[in-house]
Amino acid sequence: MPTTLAILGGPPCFPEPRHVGTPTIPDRAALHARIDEILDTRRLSNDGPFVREFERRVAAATGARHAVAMCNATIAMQVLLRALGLEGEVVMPSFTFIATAHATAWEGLTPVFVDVDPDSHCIDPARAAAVIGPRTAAIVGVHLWGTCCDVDALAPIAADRGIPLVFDAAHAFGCTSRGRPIGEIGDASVLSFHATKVVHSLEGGAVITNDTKLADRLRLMRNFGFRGYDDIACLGTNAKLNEGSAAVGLGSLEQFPSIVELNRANLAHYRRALAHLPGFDFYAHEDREAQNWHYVIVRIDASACPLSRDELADALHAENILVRKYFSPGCHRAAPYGDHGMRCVHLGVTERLATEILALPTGTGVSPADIREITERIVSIVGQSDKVRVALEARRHASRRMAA
Ligand code: T4K
Repeated sequence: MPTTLAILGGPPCFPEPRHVGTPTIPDRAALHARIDEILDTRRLSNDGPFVREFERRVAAATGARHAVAMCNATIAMQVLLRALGLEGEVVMPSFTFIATAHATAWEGLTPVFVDVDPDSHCIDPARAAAVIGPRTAAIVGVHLWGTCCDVDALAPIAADRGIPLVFDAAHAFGCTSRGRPIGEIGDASVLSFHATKVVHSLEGGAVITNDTKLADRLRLMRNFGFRGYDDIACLGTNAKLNEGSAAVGLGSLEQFPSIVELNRANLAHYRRALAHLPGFDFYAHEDREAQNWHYVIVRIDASACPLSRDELADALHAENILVRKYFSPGCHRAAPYGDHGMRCVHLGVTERLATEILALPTGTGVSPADIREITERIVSIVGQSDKVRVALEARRHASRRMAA
């Protein structure tokens, strides 16, 4: 007797939600020892020993000469754009987390959104080249889902115009581009150590770069511009990472190799169970590159799948399986950009991906048994698509009536 789907009146698959971004908990004993040291020494912030050690290890892991730790990736991107002294327009993909655009706009720069490549989901270099104009100050590529942008195509575009090429590498810790670690490419890259990321420090971020002058400037700017006691060198802000976060980050770095293996196994499990479903098109990570496999991404092709991405997501949410529609809408359609008539060319791929992409729960927050249940529910939902669609329509109708 098959279980009744939640959308058809049965109990949800899980009593507690299963999320896409459940944080990994670092080894508690090691963390407690580090926290004790922080408390014993009373060194809680301001470029303390754990932040320095975290920076050293992040630089080594990413192949960069310098890692400048900050309180999160959004602020790190702001400080980086400020340190580069940019004015005018910044070319970036629309298909990214809104933080990439917001950090740019917050610094008084104008994001110019361009389309992405349909396979990699990263910025399309030809589209980027097409919008470069006299006001273009930089190109910001986003290494989405851990896949690096086409650096070989982007670098000459930036070089010809004499502008920096920087990367939002929030998803790409531990990843490579044609065998090169992310710290070796571009002028600088921004990492996120948010709780939901593959390596995290509760909240946190960093700029990695091989440019020593830029790193020095970033260090000044993240600490109010202080060069020494009562000696202010430049405009600055407070973008520092604290010692407690760095202690968590160090523990998280130690777990990274085992999490990568777990993520890879989770993805293989999802693929085995779902790849045969009509219209289920798994994102193809490049296997020859180092990957962290942190996102399980499926494109739901509505012309082949009996349910649309949104219908599937709604039916899964009813089961307490909180799949995510990353990133919908594209930044160019989100406030405040959508209503500004901003300079952007046709973004057909972004529009399509924004209606088709689904991120599935993975990481240490879901067990193999959870993934088995999740995939069985997905198969069952797709198999009963007619009934599911009718139930979803009835639910929408009821909520419209309630709202009226
Ligand atoms: N660039 C890119 C390309 C990014 O993806 C991001 C962040 C950034 C820049 C900016 O980095 P930061 O400034 O944040 O360092 C989440 C994350 O908050 C965000 O960091 C991340 N990207 C984005 C892709 O995902 P939401 O709004 O989806 O997060 P939220 O709060 O819904 O968390 C996901 C799920 O994880 C929750 O439903 C429950 C679970 N969770 C989350 C947290 C924070 C927990 O179980 N415990 C927790 O502590 O944005």
